[in-house]
Amino acid sequence: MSAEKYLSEIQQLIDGAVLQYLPGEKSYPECIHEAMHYSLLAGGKRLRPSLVIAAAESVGGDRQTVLPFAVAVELIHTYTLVHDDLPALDNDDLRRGKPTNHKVFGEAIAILAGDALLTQAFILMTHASLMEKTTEKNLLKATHEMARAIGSCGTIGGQVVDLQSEGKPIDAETLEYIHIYKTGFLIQASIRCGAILSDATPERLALLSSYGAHIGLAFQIIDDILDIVGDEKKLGKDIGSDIGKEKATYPALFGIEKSREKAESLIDASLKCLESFDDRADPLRDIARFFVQRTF
Ligand code: GRG
Repeated sequence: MSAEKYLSEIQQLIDGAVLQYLPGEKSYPECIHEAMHYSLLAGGKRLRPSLVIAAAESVGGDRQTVLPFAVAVELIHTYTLVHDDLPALDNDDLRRGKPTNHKVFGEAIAILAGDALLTQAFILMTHASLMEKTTEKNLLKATHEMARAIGSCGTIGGQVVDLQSEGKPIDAETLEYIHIYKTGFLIQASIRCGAILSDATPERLALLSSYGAHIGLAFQIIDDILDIVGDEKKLGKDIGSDIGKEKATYPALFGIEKSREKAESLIDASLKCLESFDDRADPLRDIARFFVQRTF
């Protein structure tokens, strides 16, 4: 099955599960639930939940078992997008092809919707069905890892350095820090958590971690390139915003061609990490290739 077919299958699974695992859109107080539903159902690619599921399946796990955790990861990702788009951060008007959350619901509700998505994610990571179908130790380990990946020594740390670097010349080391922390950690943690919940051996987990580190960095490099040469309609957001905000990016430091070469070599390295895996890891292989070939 091609990566795009696999992703569209998981996209449908996640879209259905999101509705099942969120308070209803009309639950009181309606505006917060409408705002949560609005951003979650605006049509993301569902890459991170796909990675939770593909990693689980690569080590013999089961997609239904890890499904609440996979949905939780999408909630976390969506919270970062909602908050990142706020006037105090990137001040963006378009996301996933629609007006950003604060443009529709106002800034206060957008802040609270992001907070609520993050909180709901922890409710799902400790969902009763996960407690029944996985071991307590694995569930605690995965939840702890996810929390660590998105905290001030993870995603938020990366975002802070990104903010502080706007308009300033930065070196390659700082740029790599921003990309790994801001984007890579959530991608890598999605893979690790899918594997941990499926009782992966330490050897498999180490290989999957390394696969995740490579594709996580490659993903953000390609995102930087798409911000220059991408198609706004396909991407569902304005392009050129990195240049406008004088953001630290790979193309700004190394040029588009060298950046693409770097992303391609990271994908090659990620595929090497999977050499000892059987065909149950094919979706992970395909997703890695998709990361570097994507146009949206
Ligand atoms: C904690 C507020 C806060 C931010 C953390 C993740 C992040 C930093 C900010 C979000 C905006 C951004 C540019 C993130 C980089 C990662 C990225 C390229 C996100 C877009 O991911 P896709 O392409 O989006 O998977 P869809 O919409 O398909 O889910």
